[in-house]
Amino acid sequence: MKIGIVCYPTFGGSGVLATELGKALAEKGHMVHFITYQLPVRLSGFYTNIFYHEVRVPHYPLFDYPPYETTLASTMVDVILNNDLDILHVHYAIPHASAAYMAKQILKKKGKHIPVITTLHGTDITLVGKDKTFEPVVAFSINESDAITAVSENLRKETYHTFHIEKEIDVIYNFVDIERFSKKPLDAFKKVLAPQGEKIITHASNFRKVKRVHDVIEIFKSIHQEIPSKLLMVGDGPERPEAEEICRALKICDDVRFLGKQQEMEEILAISDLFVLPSEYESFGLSALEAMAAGVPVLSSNAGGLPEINLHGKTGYLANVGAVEEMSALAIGLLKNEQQLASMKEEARKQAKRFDIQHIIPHYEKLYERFVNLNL
Ligand code: GMT
Repeated sequence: MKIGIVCYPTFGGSGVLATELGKALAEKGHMVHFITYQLPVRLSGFYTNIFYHEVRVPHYPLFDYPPYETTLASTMVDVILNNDLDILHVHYAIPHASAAYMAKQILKKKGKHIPVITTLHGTDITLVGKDKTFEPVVAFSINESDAITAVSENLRKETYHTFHIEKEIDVIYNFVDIERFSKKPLDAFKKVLAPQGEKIITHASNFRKVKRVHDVIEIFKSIHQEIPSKLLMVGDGPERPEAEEICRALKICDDVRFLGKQQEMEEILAISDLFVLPSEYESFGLSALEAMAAGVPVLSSNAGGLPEINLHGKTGYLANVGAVEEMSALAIGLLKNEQQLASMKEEARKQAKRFDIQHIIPHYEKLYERFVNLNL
């Protein structure tokens, strides 16, 4: 199949997922065309079956707001026609689903039918999408997609609850490449970050408010009081200055490392003992799944789709959003009990295997085939 993929090319989960999906489809022999404003972060290197088309927004003095959606729709039309694509798969509703609708209408006039699949990732529904300034367009363009998928059962329910959706939403869970995350810990790396063999606690996110990074630091402060430990903060975003400020106020700066955006997450996870994700909401929590794939138990909130991935008392722990004391106590109990820690590591990996890329990709292929065959 010739598949167009539209996504955000950044470190966010939706972009990572879309890029990994494209790479896996290309490996299976499909021709994959990425249409984005910049090379996706997980797409470095050269792949025989992958093509990259950049969306260029012209700068013109009249535009206070560059019309990205218009240029995106035009690029979609151009790429679909010139490469005779079979299907277009857009990740994240805003503005990808509405641009896809526009492209589809233009192509129809030109005699080309292109089925559009929209995958909802979370914030496009639960935070941004339901804002009145977006809602009518988001609801319309989701409904106009030929198929809609959500990355968890929770997101599926949230979408029905938030919008008037007339179509069936299929749940296709996010996935992880287990092999990639099966790295042996690099002793030298561990020595640099935890020279005295301290326990390593890790958090990774885009440091937005929804991630509650202040909770991560408070939880770590409690752990640190009882157990020699280091905190690795991976990623970057608007809450980082405040997070650093809290570390200074709590006088734990020497044991907290802000590593910024990192490509080699598997190396960091390989040396981690616990992954902390206390988010206000997560439709899925791809970073938690990646941690589990590396055999790292997860301490998370029970918000959104997290309980579908992290199993309380088995692969890690879940607690209510903001229950910092409870989360701290659970973490301390676990880190003090080597036997339980080892068993949770094992269970985390086992659970992650259920979401292995090899199991999930065929679901997308089957979905595409439903529409591409119709088209023949
Ligand atoms: O979490 C973010 O801020 C990034 C966001 C995105 O759109 O990239 O992540 C969402 O999609 C990921 C991939 O499906 C999910 O794993 C995240 O849980 C989801 N984030 C939220 O729902 C807050």
